[in-house]
Amino acid sequence: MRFEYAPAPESRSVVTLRDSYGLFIGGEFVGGSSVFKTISPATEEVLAEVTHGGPEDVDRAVAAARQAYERVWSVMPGRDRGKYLFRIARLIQERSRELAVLETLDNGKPIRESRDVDVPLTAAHFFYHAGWADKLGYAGFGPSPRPLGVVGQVIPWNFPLLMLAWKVAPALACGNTVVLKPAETTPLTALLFGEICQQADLPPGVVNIVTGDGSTGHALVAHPGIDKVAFTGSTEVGREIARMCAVSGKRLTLELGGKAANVVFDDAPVDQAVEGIVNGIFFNQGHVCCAGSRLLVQESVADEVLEALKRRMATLRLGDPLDKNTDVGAINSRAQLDKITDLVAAGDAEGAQRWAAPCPLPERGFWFPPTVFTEVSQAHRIAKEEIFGPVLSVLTFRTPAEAVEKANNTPYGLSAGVWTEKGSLILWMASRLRAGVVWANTFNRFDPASPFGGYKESGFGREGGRHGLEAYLDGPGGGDV
Ligand code: TAP
Repeated sequence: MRFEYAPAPESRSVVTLRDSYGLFIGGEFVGGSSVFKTISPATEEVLAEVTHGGPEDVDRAVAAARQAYERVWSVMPGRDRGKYLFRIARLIQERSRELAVLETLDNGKPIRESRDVDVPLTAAHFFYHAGWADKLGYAGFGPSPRPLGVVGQVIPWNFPLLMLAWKVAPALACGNTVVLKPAETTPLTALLFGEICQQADLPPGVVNIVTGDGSTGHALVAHPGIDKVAFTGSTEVGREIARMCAVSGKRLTLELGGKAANVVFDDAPVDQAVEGIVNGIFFNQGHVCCAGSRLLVQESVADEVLEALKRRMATLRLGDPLDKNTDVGAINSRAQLDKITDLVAAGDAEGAQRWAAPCPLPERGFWFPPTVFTEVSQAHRIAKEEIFGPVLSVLTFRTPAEAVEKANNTPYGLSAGVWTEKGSLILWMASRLRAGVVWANTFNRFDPASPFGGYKESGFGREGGRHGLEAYLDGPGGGDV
């Protein structure tokens, strides 16, 4: 049975968009050398003009962060730093509707996800790290671990506000100050976060936000006044940053790409597993570093699982991201849409069988239907490369050993999922899968207390939990390279 849904649009009026935004430096919004436009990927309308930070702007931001570090933040008792972080967390909760609508406008993700996942997890990260600020001496890094100094942070566009929280909250809790560079296509929630810092009376210069493109990120990473670099993004750019940091002696953490296996055994409850597969690859249009983009299904149940999966995919609602009934929103940019389209064409050319959910695509904006490839071999590009879109590659296996071998046959190692009723099989698999996170009978679950990060080309260092603090402290065991 198919239900008809009436439109249920979230109101845009909770957000007041300015025509243009400056850089957030030293507690103030200031002008810069040039500007660029940020658009809504769902409609291609221009949302606002944003300042492009050049090397001289990065220099100003690093100077403001250094001053705030030396004069205020590093000498402030942890319990007082914690009070600021608690205040920021509460303001995020108070302004959650505004943040969710702005995130959806600028990124294209469904409001259901920004409202129920991105923003609540962002607040949770600030609450969690606020609690650590006065207890760092008990975290296992020595009695009085020291902060590192000024941290340069560069983040991608898939979870703009949440990635900001993963970076800023632990850095501040540990007594560091930050200069953050959001992605070019999604700067707006970071700038609203700047307003929240003002509202929280955070001392000027503790948080600085310099918007721009890759060249701005490069200038930040290269700046001699930075003590540590924290980067989330592609493996390609991560490699370049690792080379730059290696010769400068800067501390570094890298959170990079992934090509996770979601492994379904023949005793798994099919309906539950199908929900997990859908959440694993179609959540956030598949723009998820830990997305379950390779489905490994046991051969004896492959037909049954695929049939149930296609039935479920046919019910996914793609369209206006601000509609509360929407499951699949817009692809974040034309460049990303082109990348997805190219890799899907490579899948066709290499002989895999493509099936797409029958969703009508809106005329304007950037869209791609939820897609599944069968007849995929491990040598196909769609089985090896990160597509970062709503495209699933299906492979089969016969034995647990074959599942492990195929799951680990990737240069990445960020996450994996296992679906079975047998606890012993879950533990057997978890100890053999080379992935930073292994989910059992669930997928894409996040919690600020749980460390997240990768092996191999997925990067190094952990974010979240006690382990995540280590990357921002200079105590014994502190630091990560
Ligand atoms: P990238 O192209 O690597 O961009 C990430 C950030 O780095 C952006 O802010 C980008 O700026 C900036 N940047 C680009 N070139 C730079 C350079 N030479 N020096 C310094 N900064 C530079 O990645 P993306 O396409 O935005 O994001 C998708 C990738 O991120 C995927 O591979 C995904 O798996 C990964 N990711 C990983 C995680 C974790 S936790 N492991 C989480 C989310 C995403 P502009 O965008 O403004 O050009």
